[in-house]
Amino acid sequence: MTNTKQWILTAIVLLGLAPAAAQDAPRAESGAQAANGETARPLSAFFGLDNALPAMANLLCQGASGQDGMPIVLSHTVDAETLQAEDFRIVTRSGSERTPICSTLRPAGDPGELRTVLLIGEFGDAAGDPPARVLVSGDLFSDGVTGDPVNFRGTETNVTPLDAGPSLVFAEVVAEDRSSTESRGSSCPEGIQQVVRATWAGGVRLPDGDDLGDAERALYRVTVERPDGSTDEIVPAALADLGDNDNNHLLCLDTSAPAVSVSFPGGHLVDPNRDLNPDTRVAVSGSEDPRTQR
Ligand SMILES: [Ca+2]
Ligand SMILES: [Ca+2]
Ligand SMILES: [Ca+2]
Repeated sequence: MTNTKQWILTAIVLLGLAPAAAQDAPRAESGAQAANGETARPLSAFFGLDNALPAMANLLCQGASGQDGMPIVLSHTVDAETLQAEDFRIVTRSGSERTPICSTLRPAGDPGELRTVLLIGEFGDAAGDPPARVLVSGDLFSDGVTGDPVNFRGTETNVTPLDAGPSLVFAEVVAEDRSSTESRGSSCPEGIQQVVRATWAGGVRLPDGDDLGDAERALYRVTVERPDGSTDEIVPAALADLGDNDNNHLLCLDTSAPAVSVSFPGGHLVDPNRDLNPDTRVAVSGSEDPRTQR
C-alpha cells in the first residue's frame, strides 16, 4: 500500500481521541469492578470522524462508509470474544441514545495491545447534537492478563469533541516476555533495557501524513525514578511499533530505572481530522507520579 492509502486506512480505523476525557474523574457506576488495582472502565472516547468514514471502511464493517468513527481506549485489555457492537451505547448532548453498527479491535491487535475498540455508526453530529457520553451497556470482559477478568458493564466516559486533538491516554511497561517480536509494527533494537507502550486516544501522524521519525522520538519525555527517589526526564533511545497504523508507540529506553510517566509536547501530531495534539502527559500504569494522578 502507498503511504497515502495507509493513512486513509488509519483514518478509517483510528480516529484521534483526546485529553479531556482521559483526565476526567472515573465515572464508573456502583457495579464497576477492579483488577490489578485499576477500576475497569473506558479511559477515553473520541469523536474522530463525523459522517466521514470513507468507502474503504466497508472493508472493516459493512455499511461503514459515511458513518461516524469513535475509538474507545479501555483500562484493561479486552477478551475479544465478549466484544459486540451492542455492548456500547452513545448518548448525545440532547439525550438521544445510539448503538454502534460495528465494533472492532483492529488495528491495535498486537500482543499486549487489545484495549482500543473502534465504534462505527451514527453517533450524532458535531454541529447540532454531538455525542456526549459512551456507556458500556452489555457484558464486555477484560482478558485477565492483568488481574482477574472483570466486566466493564455499567461504566462510562465522556466523549471528546470532534475538533479536539489526540492525547496520550495510557502507558505501561511492557514485560520482557511480552516483547514485540510478534508485533506487526517495528521492534525495539537489541540491548534496550526497558520498553514502555504509550497509547494515544486515536491514531496519530505527522501533519504531512507520514509516520513518526527521529525528530518525534526526540520530543518524547519519559520520567524515570532513580534508586534514591529522585526523578529524571529522559528521551527514548528508539521508537518502535511504527508502521502498523495503530494508536500505540513503543518507547525503547536505555535505562532500567522505573518509568513513571510519559509526555509529549503539543503541536506536532495530528489525528485523522487533522487536529493537532495538545501538550499531553500520562502516568505509567501501576506507578505513582503525583503530576499525573487521574
Ligand atoms: Ca501495534
Ligand atoms: Ca454523525
Ligand atoms: Ca503502532
